[in-house]
Amino acid sequence: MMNDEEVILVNFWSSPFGCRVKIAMEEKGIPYKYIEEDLFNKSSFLSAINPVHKKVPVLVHNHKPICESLNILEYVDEIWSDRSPRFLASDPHQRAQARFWANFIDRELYEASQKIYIGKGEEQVVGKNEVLRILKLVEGELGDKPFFGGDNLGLVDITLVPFYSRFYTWETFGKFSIEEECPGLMAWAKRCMQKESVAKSLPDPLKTYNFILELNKYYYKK
Ligand SMILES: N[C@@H](CCC(=O)N[C@@H](CS)C(=O)NCC(=O)O)C(=O)O
Repeated sequence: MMNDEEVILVNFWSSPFGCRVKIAMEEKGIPYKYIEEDLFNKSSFLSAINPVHKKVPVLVHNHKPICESLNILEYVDEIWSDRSPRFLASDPHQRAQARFWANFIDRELYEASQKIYIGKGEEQVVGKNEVLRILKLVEGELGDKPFFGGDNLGLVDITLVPFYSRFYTWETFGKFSIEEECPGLMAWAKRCMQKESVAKSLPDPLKTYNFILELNKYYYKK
């Protein structure tokens, strides 16, 4: 990495999407400047670097913004391809499979989980069942491997593991145990937490829970 490179991550502390980028940067050992965005009073900088969605995370590399967390993960892997680990395998079929599962998690899990803590009654139960269906499918894909990426964290691991810090929130609101339902996936999550890159990037589960409680009171108007 050249010394004059400028790498900035614009994020909000509780974002599971931004957490993916933090893990990726830590895994590859890329220094970067962190800017915390106030999502309740968005900056003009955010509008300038992500004019379409005005969402975090955004990675700004040498003044050029890259939006959408999965897109950022692939960019980081490509630009710093000389740094291990590689998040995507060299085999095209393995790469396609990893993209499939990363997209599946990305499209389905966050939305289903929101029903658990924003929804009430029947909707909450639907959310819990959807989350468990998704987690069980993903657990099946993991199989006996230590990580989705094999011996190292790959695209799917980095896409999924930030949600581990939300498990406590989902379980508390939904009154269920992910450990009981998906023991293999829980063992995987704990294995991921042994990695410094993950442990130092994930937000505290209790802080996240309290934040979501506050959002429910004042923002989602529950
Ligand atoms: N698909 C996007 C999702 C990003 C996203 O939803 N970010 C949230 C924070 S967790 C955000 O910026 N929300 C602000 C808003 O919705 O206005 C990604 O993967 O980067």
